[in-house]
Amino acid sequence: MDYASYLIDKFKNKTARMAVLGMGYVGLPFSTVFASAGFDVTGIDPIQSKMEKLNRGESYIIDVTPDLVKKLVSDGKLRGTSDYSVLKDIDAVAICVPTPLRNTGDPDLSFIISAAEGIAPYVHPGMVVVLESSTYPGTTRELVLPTLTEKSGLKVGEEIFVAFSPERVDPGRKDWTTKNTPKVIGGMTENCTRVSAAWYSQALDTVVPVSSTEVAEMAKLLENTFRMINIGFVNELTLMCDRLGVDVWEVIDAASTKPFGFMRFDPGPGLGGHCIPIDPLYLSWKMRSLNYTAKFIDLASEINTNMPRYVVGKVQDALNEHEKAIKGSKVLVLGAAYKPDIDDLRESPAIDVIRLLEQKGAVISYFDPYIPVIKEDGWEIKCIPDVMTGVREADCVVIVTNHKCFDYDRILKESCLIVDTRNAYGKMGIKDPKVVRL
Ligand code: SAJ
Repeated sequence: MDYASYLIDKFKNKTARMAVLGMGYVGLPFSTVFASAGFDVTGIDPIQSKMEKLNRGESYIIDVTPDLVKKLVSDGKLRGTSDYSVLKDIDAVAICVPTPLRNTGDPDLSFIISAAEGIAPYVHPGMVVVLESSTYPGTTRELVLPTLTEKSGLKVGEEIFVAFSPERVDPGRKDWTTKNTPKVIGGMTENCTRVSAAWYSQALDTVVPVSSTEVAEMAKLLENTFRMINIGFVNELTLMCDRLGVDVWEVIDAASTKPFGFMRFDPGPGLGGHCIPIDPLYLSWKMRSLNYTAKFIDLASEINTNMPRYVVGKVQDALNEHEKAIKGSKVLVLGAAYKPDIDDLRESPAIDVIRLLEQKGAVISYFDPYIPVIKEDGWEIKCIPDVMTGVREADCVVIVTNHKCFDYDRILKESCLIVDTRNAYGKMGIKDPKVVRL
């Protein structure tokens, strides 16, 4: 039987039944886009409470509206489960599981492995599996494919079709979404690319086929390593300008007037998120296994990781100018999420800034309307109830994440010293002697 044509026909007439493994910030938006396009979608996630929320028509991801989830669930187009056996009736599976780092800094591939192992007992002729999780070049070929075909004996490119397509979700972004962001996709064989591209093209505006899973895996790492290295460079520029006594923000504003050949990045308190600080380390790890040192990645990672310490140094100097020691001073950290206007704390540099300040004896507190509590390795700190009380009582306010919802005018008026790591006031055209910038 020509399973490739069989599947392509099912995608074109939307009778294919699909599943999404891993229903987080990638999987849930992905599911709703395909269900809205007319597909029957089953979300699979080991966290039952999330699946129960989904089945009640609730959204737990900031980028997906509850109304959309409610409509798709009530129309019977979308449902959630923690039971992998539903896969026996599924034609197409997208794997959208996390790819974090272990404490050692090495890739944690356990989620990809358990996803592939969860699918393996249910693979059948006429099935396509696409890995979406950011990972090192070779993962699909070396880890996912063998797990799916070893026991089943299915022939890749003839009976089962396997591809890689990097997710490009930018949490909180409204202009570029899962539906309209161009989607790169590369298969194990030409047929795998053709079948998986046919599937994705039914729901996504632009699908970009490439010749292999490695090209698709590496394209994603180029995208995110490009950002990580350039952020690392502009952070190093900040250290250089500090020693030169030059205002780095003015330098960047001036360079940004160049209409070509330059792309602006801003210094900050460090690199947070689920992708930018992590994906490049998957590449450097893979290259070490091939006896190659990815120098740019290692250097940028070192600089970015050190930025929280640099911020604490700035706070120490600023308090010193006010004849106050950091020890015993009340310091309020404003904003804990890893970037503005979202509720995601992953890899947030705010955690390092808070813990370093605490270690230096500061009486530390934080306020972030999106983050009620911060917990890490048994350590915990709760968000203070009222931001302006915190501001008034603080010897120093540190803006780590410049959420739009903050009342910057009042904070400026009622504080005595501000360390602004995001140039929030500079971007509003406000210069004030009590505001210290990176
Ligand atoms: N950051 C800086 N300076 C900058 C830009 C960012 O310090 O000039 C910091 C941010 O504060 C944040 C971290 O870097 O802590 C990551 O920022 P980000 O804007 O890359 O945010 P992410 O990781 O949520 O989103 C990224 C996507 N971002 C953009 O394209 C703007 C993109 O790299 C990927 O689509 C996505 O993650 C992903 O999934 O890879």
